[in-house]
Amino acid sequence: MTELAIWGRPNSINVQKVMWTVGELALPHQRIDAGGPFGHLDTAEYARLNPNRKIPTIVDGETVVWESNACVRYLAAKYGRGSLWPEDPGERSLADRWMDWQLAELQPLLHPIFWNLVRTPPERRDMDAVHRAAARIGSLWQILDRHLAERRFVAGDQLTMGDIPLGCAVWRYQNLRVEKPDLPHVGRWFGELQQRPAYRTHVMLPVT
Ligand SMILES: N[C@@H](CCC(=O)N[C@@H](CS)C(=O)NCC(=O)O)C(=O)O
Repeated sequence: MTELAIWGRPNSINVQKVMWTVGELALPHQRIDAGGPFGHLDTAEYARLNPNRKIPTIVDGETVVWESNACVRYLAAKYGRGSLWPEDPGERSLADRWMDWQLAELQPLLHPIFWNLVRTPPERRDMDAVHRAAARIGSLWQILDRHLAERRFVAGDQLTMGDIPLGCAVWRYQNLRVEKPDLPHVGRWFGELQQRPAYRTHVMLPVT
């Protein structure tokens, strides 16, 4: 197998999804720093891989994939059948829908909280936007909390690709100082994730 290449800096939530997947599947790989202080996204070489000039991008032999959740799905389908990639279409759709939910519903609220509190100097923070997003994201986490009241992981009793985007988001959320609702089932699931070596290595990093 040609070694898998992952482009992207390790503190990016979207790169973390891919790295955690690679870690769970124990895939030989090389990660190439790009984005943020490492730059490289504005080069012609990178634009040929990913016309969006964003991270992550993965290169697996002849196959190039971008969009973080698409990368996770590709790796799970190719290397994680029966584990990260549920074989049953119904079970797989459960994993799929929570991946889409993370990207479409949760991330647009997590982003302004993170960006203001972590990447913006205090005097330029839009705290109204932070408080608005924090109130709305709390209700979203409660939806996931009710879902996890009835199952150990997002798509059933074992870790699947459905846990990956949300598991990266929960680490970030828990590390941001905003008011949070009581989330007992999310808390129990988050505790389980923190026992996993690949999660510890690739996701439990300083939120910067
Ligand atoms: N929807 C895309 C978003 C990708 C994205 O916005 N990546 C950010 C990092 S999390 C990026 O490339 N930022 C520019 C940079 O790091 O220089 C995905 O899920 O892959």
